[in-house]
Amino acid sequence: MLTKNKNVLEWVQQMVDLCKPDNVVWIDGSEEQLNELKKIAVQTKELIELNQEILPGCYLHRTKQNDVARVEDKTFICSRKEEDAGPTNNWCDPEEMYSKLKKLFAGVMKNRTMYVIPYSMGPIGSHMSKVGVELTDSIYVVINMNIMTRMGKQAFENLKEDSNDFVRGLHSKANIDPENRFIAHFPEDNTIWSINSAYGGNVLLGKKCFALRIASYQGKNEGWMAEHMLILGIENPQGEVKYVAAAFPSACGKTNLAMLIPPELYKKQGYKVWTVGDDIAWLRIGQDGRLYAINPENGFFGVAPGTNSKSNPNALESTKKNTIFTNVAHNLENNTVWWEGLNENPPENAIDWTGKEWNGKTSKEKGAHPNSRFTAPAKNCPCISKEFNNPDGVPISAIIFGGRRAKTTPLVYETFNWQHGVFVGATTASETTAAAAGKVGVVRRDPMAMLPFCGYNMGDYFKHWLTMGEKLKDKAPKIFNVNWFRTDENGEFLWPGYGENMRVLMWILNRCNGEVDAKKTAIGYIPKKTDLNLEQSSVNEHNLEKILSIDLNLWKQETKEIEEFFKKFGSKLPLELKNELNNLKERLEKN
Ligand code: GTP
Ligand code: SPV
Ligand code: MN
Repeated sequence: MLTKNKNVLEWVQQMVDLCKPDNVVWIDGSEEQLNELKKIAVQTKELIELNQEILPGCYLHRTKQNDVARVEDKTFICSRKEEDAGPTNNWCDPEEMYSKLKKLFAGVMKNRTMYVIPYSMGPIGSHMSKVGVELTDSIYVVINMNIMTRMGKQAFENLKEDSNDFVRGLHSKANIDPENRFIAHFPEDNTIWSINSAYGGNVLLGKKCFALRIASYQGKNEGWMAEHMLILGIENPQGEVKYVAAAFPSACGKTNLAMLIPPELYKKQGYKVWTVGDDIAWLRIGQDGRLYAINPENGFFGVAPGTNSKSNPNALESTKKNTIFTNVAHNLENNTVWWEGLNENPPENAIDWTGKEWNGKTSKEKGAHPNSRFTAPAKNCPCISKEFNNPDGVPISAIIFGGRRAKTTPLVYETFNWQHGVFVGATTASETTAAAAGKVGVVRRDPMAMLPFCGYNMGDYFKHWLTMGEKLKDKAPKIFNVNWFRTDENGEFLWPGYGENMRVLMWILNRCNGEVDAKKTAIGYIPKKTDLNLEQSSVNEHNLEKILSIDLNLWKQETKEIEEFFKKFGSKLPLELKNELNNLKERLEKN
């Protein structure tokens, strides 16, 4: 036992009584304990040890084929009142859910060990951090939580002896039965119960379950924000660093933008990009009235396919040691890993993500699952920010929303003010990806990229955003929207993306510093063609015009869809957003 906190001890005992494990092991975070667990996992084939010369400390894990992504239809917000979960979440009465899940958890850990994982979301000792405890029967979860969070004894340093401010996470892989898979959140009890999955976002309970769903609810009550945002710093040649936070839906480019390598043109001048976070930001108003962000995580759970030495060398470098690979191909030629888009040279002698023999040169099937991932320690990242562990976070100059839109949304635009920015965030739409089970490529509204992650009524969430803006007043970050995914008539991307996105970031910073003018349009300010630096880029003026263009008819159609979407929220929709929609309609008519 690593703590004297009575609330922790009592709750762990209750869960032990329910799950009836043969053993209970408290995870202190020591090297010896973790090594011992890895040894067991290798023996039971839960982990495959990779080539320790090429990939020291690295392992491969394969999940069941029915368990490869988040399951939104099995994810529940169990607030006492249905209205508090809102129209975008699955709701279940907490008593009903507890009683249903108690039957599934009863005795589920017989012949198994329960691991008690204390962890901190956010740096140890930071006033912005929070403590969680996850109980699990999966060593894969322990090893991943060690990478993704500050795990072990140290986490309890952030929890006073009598405090009840910790999130109670209970997880069992049970039989990985998809019919009885549930990811249930009880925001009013600081509690998460997850059963019958062993995959990423469903089971690493510190991540989406705590750091977004529970934390967004806590943030609303406590006056701060938990967002699905990357955080990056841009250092200018004078050594000054400005920070931006960006919210894109799952598998829409956060990790890539967070680790961006500037084009030669900027590198030569001395510009640098630093990663603070790639998925989640916790934001609070600091003593100087500005908005500050920490990354509550300690590692990256990144999409593997498409990651290579050109697209994201920093991510690739981060995976070279102490990394867990999930559902990628196993290259038997040298006992390493491979995924689509790693290089042009797939192994002939390999095992695919499903565990079958696979020849990358001849097989039509994919070697890695489209949502295969790497879990890599943040400290491995060559461009990790010096401020990564800063307990006060970093000041945010700009907030960026974005998504995958083949048409409609231009490459970049600036909103008129915070309230208009909240409207733009609230109405962002994006094509679905493999990060969640279900159809891929369907356009859906995904407000602030939080649709699957908001732990309470999204109408109240919009209101909370507006309230934060009122508190920030003239110190509020400027709000922008970007779209790297606009296509031409042939479905080809019009914008090269990745490192080239720096050009857009530079325009955004220039706007924040009041250094460039812009063109006022019905939807917001867009760059004047000459203000987006395209020196040494592959984009010609014709394409630039296309990606910055605004099709008024498409936008009028868009306002109709937004109107439909807003209806969902009934009286919970803030009046300010209704007004913003009317203003947009008027501007579109006048144009
Ligand atoms: P989650 O971890 O699911 O939240 O995803 P993410 O938002 O971090 O997305 P990530 O950076 O992993 O990118 C997902 C996919 O989008 C990968 O296949 C990338 O190759 C692709 N992608 C990222 N940035 C760009 C870009 O600028 N342009 C294009 N065309 N594709 C991109
Ligand atoms: C996402 O889906 O947004 C992810 C991966 O970052 S998961 O941890 O599975 O949520
Ligand atoms: Mn994510």
